[in-house]
Amino acid sequence: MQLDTNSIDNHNQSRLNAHKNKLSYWADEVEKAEATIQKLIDFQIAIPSWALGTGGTRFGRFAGGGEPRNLEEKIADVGLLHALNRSSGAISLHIPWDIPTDPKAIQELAGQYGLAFDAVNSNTFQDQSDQSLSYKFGSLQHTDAAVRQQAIDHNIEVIRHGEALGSKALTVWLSDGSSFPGQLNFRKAFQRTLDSLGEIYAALPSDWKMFVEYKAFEPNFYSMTVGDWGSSFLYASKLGPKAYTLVDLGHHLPNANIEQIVAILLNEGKLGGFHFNDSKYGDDDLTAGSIKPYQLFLIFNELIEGMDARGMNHASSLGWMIDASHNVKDPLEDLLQSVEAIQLAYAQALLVDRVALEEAREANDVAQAQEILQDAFRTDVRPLVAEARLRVGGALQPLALYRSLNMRQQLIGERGAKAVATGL
Ligand code: LRH
Ligand code: MN
Ligand code: MN
Repeated sequence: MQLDTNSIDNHNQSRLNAHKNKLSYWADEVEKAEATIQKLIDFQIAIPSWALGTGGTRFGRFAGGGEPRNLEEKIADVGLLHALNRSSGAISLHIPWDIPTDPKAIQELAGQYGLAFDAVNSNTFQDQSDQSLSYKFGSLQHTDAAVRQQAIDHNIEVIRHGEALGSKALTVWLSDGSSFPGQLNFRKAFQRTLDSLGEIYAALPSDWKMFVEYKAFEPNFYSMTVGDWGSSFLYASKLGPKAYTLVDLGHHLPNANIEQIVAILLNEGKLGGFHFNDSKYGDDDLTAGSIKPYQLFLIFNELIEGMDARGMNHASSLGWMIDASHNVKDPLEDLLQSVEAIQLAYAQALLVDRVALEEAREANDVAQAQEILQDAFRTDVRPLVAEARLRVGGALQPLALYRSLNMRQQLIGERGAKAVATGL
């Protein structure tokens, strides 16, 4: 389904006056506003191909209808999001859930929507029907070399799929670990995983990155072989300069200081990118910024400080990806909300008075340092984010337009009420 530009123009026209009023607040700080708007325009967030259908829990799944039935329809959905917000210009594929059987045609289709392909994700946490050996006891860590080889071959195949589409990174997330004390020799599991990752690393094209995603728990609940940023950092350091750590916000033990983890990884040149989402308890995969927006802001605060110190381009040096799913919301509405929340956190963090903050820190003026951060966090930057969209042809209020055009009903009309997407 294509969104015609008239719908966007009409929507924007009817809201233009109210928008300009809100924007006039920035009249005294035009320079700051302009710099922020430009950075927002450049900032693109990749949509996961596995989050376009209604997510479920292990207790059930309540499909919402009109879900994309194949990769082509998933690309169309991301194209729709991008047409609405002009900030979702990339898609991240999970293989084998979304195999591009005709990569040329898929690339062409994505190009029509202005979409690029971000990191490709491998899957050695499930057994596929055509697979000869089981991952029940792990993949890259497995005691049986043949299972390890099967998982290595799969990852290399995923790289090849990505190459055909113009991806530049492979994300490896492993469910490997153990469920009970005594089950696993930790040292052997680490070494086998490192050796297996080394074989995958050797198959990376020269301009590719490998993202090693860590997770503290689930599906293994006693130990995870890539369980925290420390172990991911170790793997990435031992593998070489093309390997980085990927931070999924939901993959920490409760109350972990993620912004500090981000600062240290960035300083070591080993931060690869993000899977944005939010959580109250564990890997809840909720809408970004829906539970802890201040944490999201603090993460961006560290990102901007660290990236600027290292001369890194905000838009292109790291992988900015969402990894969320929801079982009670329309996935497209959920994703629009996530993108907006990420942009808001980014814009607020751009407003932090860094000179004053450093001064306060050097003087151990704790209250002042907090004031500076919270002043930026409490600033309403929604008009700046809307203005950024407006300037590049997006909608002032993407979610409102999506609703007023009855997009979900249209998708149900096209695809059927029982259309269910592949994924988790
Ligand atoms: C694991 C994870 C990982 C997978 C995705 C489906 O919890 O975050 O990124 O690839 O979920
Ligand atoms: Mn993830
Ligand atoms: Mn996860």
